[in-house]
Amino acid sequence: MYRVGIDLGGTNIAVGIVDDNNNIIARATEKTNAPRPCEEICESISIAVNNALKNANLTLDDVSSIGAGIPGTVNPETGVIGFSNNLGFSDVPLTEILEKKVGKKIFIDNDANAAALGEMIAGAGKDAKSFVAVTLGTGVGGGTIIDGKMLLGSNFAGGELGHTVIEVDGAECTCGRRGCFEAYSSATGLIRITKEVMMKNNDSKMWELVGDDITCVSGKTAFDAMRLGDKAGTEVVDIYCKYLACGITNIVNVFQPDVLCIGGGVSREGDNILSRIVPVVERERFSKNIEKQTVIKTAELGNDAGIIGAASLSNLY
Ligand code: BMX
Ligand code: ZN
Repeated sequence: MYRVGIDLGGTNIAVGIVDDNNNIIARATEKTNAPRPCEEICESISIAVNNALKNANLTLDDVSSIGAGIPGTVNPETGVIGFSNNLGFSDVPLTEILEKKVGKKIFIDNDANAAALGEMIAGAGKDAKSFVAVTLGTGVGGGTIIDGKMLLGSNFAGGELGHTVIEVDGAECTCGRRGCFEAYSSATGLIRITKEVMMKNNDSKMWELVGDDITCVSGKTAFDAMRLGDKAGTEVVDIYCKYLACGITNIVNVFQPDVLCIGGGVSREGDNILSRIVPVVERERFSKNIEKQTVIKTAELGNDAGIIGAASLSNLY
């Protein structure tokens, strides 16, 4: 049998048909175009599910379960999204709406929890008993699995690692707080830092890379400039990684997991990130003079982690 995994991101809806070996055999994507009413976003998800099934030459009857990773505070029992800062959802019965559109039972959880489950089943966390996944995307997501159990908190709003403050009175976060890990270490935070440094460096290669149009800055701009030897680009990467290292060290100190994996779009920079954050974590973590330490890795499944984990949510609940 096959399973369907849905990864609802701040920017894209990605759907995959997953086989028994956790391989994605067909896919489809739609734009999230947030903020939009839940009803409309569910319509786009449903279109993507149908297209993915078509691409696999399958129908709903060939599918044993469907799961969706949704950003925000997700109650897997009631199917209600309490608060979704980046999508603009507030108290919406997403499962009910989506099940009507798709025509089958749907299991849901937070998107980063699904990504953590995916990496634990088939990627960077395969041999770990306790495992944390941090996703660097539109936001900073956190999925924490301790001794095989997903950390959900008493009200399913637990494990939001992106909304721990790393700079008091710092940059505004979409959650209403200031200085959140997410405000600095998401791709959105990276873009903000890039623009700030560009404004102070008229001669930076970053300007050429974006065709002199600051609205074209992406999460790659500073890294690309750094590769071209640009000083301001390197400065952005250093500032970004300083905050990232701080957030990661906090997580290591709280959970001391076997493995901490960094996923999401920015993690594609691999060693450019790891080489800057791992030495800081090693210097600053609380677990000194202990042989066993958290292994920090970049994600192995890339953006597929969310799909593969979502497809396995039916086993979790
Ligand atoms: C935000 C929050 C988290 C989510 C994280 C990563 C919303 C919409 N999202 O902190 O629940 O896990 O972003 O989301 O409230 P992504 O869109 O970057 O994948
Ligand atoms: Zn926040």
